[in-house]
Amino acid sequence: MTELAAVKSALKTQAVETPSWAYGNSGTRFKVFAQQGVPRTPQEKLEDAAKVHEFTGVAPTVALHIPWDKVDDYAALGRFAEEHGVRLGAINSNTFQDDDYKLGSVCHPDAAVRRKAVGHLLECVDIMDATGSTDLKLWFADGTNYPGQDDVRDRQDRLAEALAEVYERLGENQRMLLEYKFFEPAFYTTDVPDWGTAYAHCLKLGPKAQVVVDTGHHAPGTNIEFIVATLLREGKLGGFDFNSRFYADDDLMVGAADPFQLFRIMYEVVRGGGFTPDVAFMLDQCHNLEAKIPAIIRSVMNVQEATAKALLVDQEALAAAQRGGDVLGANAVLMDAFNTDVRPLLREVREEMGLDPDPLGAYSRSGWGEKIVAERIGGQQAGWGA
Ligand code: AOS
Ligand code: ZN
Ligand code: ZN
Repeated sequence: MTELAAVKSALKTQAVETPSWAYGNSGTRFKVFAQQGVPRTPQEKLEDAAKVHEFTGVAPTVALHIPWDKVDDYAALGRFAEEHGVRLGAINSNTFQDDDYKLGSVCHPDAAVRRKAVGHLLECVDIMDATGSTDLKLWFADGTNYPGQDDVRDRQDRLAEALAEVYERLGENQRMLLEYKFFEPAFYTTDVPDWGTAYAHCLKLGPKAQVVVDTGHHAPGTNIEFIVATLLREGKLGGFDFNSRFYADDDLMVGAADPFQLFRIMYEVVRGGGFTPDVAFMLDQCHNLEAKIPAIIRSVMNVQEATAKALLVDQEALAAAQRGGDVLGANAVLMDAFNTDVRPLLREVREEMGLDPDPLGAYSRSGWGEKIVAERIGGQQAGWGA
């Protein structure tokens, strides 16, 4: 297979998971600007997600969030998804919006609250059994706001105990993906603040525990691609929550703020052999100003463009320049790939997949946006900013 054919083949098999909450109304802590036509039910979120997959061809699964996507019959929801051409993906837990969790959930000083939180996590695994999901995504808002508020070591012990119980519950083909975040909503300590803490817990738990890198969850200037390369090398990169940031966890369209950083991340994924189903490429975004579905289509396209550029890096020439200590030469090899306009290549790939080469134009011409505004009165809030 020629190199270009191999690149095209890889791009055709790429899968980007879209999050159910990105289709609903969401906002910042200051305001939710409600949009017309947004989904009122998990089923309508899946209908919208199906449109993203219909026009991009590479968004076949949809991450659910519990309780935002709670239904009576998850197997039926899975069938509904498949009838619309998509499948249910990761199950995202929520231990950050219940009043009981003010001082934390699995790290809370009160054992009864910790019990309630673990109960929710175990319920999420039950839901995975019903949906056939393989991934349980765990993000804990747990932390403290003041020195002395709680004992940071005790909180790590409580976290480890909770994770171990949930880990034991996981089925054969299930895994837990532990996501870190350097601050917010806690401001003095966060109990899973960085990749090292997440990695240490996952290492202790075992092979079914891996780390999720949310690209908005690092201090400014962090070299995220170094973290990606290291986690991949250790077999502990479970996946990504892709989004963009200018200041903090802004949850903007991935690749919109820093396409070069996204390219460097995808290069380390390709270089480290992470371009496999074992690494979940998920979006985790909130579209406060822009129309939701086109924004998610654009996000998927941004991931495709960064991936295509990463796949075009001449790795042999790069390795030779690196071995020879040719600083400028090595940098030039990487920059040649980054500076390649891959949009014609991606248009070809879409045509070969039987798709319109212009996903955004095709979506706009489909009339779906107008249809849902006309039919869906009273859209649901995603859960954020609720
Ligand atoms: C929160 O900041 C995290 O990014 C979470 O991953 C995400 O927003 C959550 O999974 C949705 O519940
Ligand atoms: Zn996230
Ligand atoms: Zn986040």
